[in-house]
Amino acid sequence: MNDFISLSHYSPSSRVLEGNRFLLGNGHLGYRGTFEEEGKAQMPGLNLVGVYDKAGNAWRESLNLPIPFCCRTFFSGKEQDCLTQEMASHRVRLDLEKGICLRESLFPSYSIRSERFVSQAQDNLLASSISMKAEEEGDFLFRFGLDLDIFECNGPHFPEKKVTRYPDFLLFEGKTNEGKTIYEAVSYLSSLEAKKEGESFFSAEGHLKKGELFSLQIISLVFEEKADFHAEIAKARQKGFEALKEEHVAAFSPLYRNAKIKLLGDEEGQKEGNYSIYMLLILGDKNRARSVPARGVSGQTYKGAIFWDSEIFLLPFFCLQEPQVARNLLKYRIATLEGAKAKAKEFGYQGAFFAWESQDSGLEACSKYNVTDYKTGKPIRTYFNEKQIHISADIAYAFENYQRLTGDSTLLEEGGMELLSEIVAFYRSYATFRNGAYHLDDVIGPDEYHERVNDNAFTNYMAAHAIGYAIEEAKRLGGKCLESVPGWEGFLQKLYLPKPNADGVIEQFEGYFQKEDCSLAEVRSRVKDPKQYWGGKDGPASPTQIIKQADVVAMLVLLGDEFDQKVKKANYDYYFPRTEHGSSLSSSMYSLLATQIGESEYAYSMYRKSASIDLYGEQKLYAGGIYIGGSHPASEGGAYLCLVYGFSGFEIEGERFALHPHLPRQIQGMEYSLSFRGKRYKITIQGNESSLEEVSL
Ligand code: IFM
Repeated sequence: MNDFISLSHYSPSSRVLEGNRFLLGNGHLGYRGTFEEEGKAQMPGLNLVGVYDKAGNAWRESLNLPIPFCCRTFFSGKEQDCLTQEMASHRVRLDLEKGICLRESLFPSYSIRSERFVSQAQDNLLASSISMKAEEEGDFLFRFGLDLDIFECNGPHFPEKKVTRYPDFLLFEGKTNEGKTIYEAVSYLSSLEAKKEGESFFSAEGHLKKGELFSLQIISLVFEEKADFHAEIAKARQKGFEALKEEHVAAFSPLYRNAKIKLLGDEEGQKEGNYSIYMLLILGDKNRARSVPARGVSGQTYKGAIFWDSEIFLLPFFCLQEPQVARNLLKYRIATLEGAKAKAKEFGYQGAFFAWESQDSGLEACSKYNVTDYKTGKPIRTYFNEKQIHISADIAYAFENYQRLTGDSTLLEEGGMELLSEIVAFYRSYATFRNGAYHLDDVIGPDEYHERVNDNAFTNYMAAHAIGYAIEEAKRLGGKCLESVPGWEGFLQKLYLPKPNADGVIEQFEGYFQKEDCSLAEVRSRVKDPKQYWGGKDGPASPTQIIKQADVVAMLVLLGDEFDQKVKKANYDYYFPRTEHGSSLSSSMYSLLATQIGESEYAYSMYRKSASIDLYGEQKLYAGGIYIGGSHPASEGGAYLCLVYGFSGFEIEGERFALHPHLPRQIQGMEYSLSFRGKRYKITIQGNESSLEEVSL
């Protein structure tokens, strides 16, 4: 029922958001939901994940490649397209189960139908089939080819590029500013002889009687290295569009069918949940030790970099649905350990200080000036890169979570234990000893508005947890790390952990309670421009207790076993009205805690907010003057957590898992399946009752 999303009108002002909404991808490549005749203004994008380039002094970012599905259509000498909006009807449909995007537009003299996918069977391949059906008799013309006029946030990334025409395909070779060559081979299949037009375009013309069809198939292959392009294209052409599509569907559909969730009595919540699941499944790279950028495969926003979003918000989904992808997410951190060590050294610390915005080598991609002044456009100094030290602990947390969910401990022997010990070394060298305890001073917690604070509760507790885990694993594994354990234990015992006050509230950081305690509405009223940055030195939220996103609340969710109900409720009640939810990472954490303390109305509404952000939710497109649009994987991953950990009450208990359902009144029952420690289970929940059945993998 709910396994597609659709659109039945063309709205020029929503095209950028719809580009995210109708996104296709396979973890390696992403293709935005723009139409064949659209151009740069609509932000088309074929995004290549995990390869980065720096153009001049601009931010280093992932690559957008030339657009292979570009096609303009003419009938009786006149161009007809969605931009001129002479359409009698226009429908777009994203099939979530198949990972196929379909477009049908009816113009005055013909209709256009296109169908496209980014293959889950062969992750360097994408294909499209475009057909024209005449509504009256006339001559038609197709102009199609590879659009080299790429939309980029901080380009251009291909100062050297060439296109070679071979009989069966075009080969784009683009050399980046950093000297890496990317190849894109594009082959066009049609019944008509195509004429060359310019460097990378063709035209095909003919005559159609009323009701007749002309169609064009496009197959595109992307390579990070030189390959036998002729043979690869020949193989794909021989299979043809339909067979390639079948292979893709055969690879994708089982993933979606296994992962999807049934919410009895709640069609809307189910639709949003399953859309979130689709958006997560198009992000997993099964073949490389790479992770998921904060904006997934939707483009270059946030430099295509990896944040804590992957470890905290996405990893559990992949552990439960595609453990191989979860493993790759963590292998990426092991592979970038040297970068994290180099960053620690650069700032004068020991061990591994992971990049706040991490790219291929793990070096810091986050600039010192991450936002701009809304009035002057001048960069504002921010400290995310130097001070968001919780990232290292978040990564350690993810290693533990992976191990508990999948039962796979081998990563620790493959570099994971070294990573943990470098993380402990980092916190030890960062800490300051005063008044009989170690303090983590001058940091930024998840709430990025309040910079350079001391003893952020989230950071200290997460660091303590990471150290505890490292000690446990060092003892289990024995070997060299064992020698370090007494030192780690001594440090842990003296690491300062802010305790709840008499009301049960944990102060977010030292001095937070002394900040102006005003309402969110009050801070909003002080904002002078929608693009003004709320945080940092001069931001309107900075002198107040208004926070950007879940901070103490996120800590209470992640380390739930360490706190009782009274503390959870006190903190939820305190921080909820003080949170802007200015980050899409916030709502899911509030939903999860709300479920635990029985605030099920809030839990449900925060779930819906988190699950629907790319479907029809409100999105911030600018933060302090910087474009931050794109899809929101962490919000979708968070929505999945709300369903599984929140409503169905999934909990690991020793070697097993248990379910303690807390369904909100809107949901009468749930059905879904998950993988846990190498086995697959089908879960059914009715009211407060749950049952599980082992099913074949
Ligand atoms: O990681 C987040 C951060 O917590 C808030 N700003 C955006 C980042 C990327 O999603």
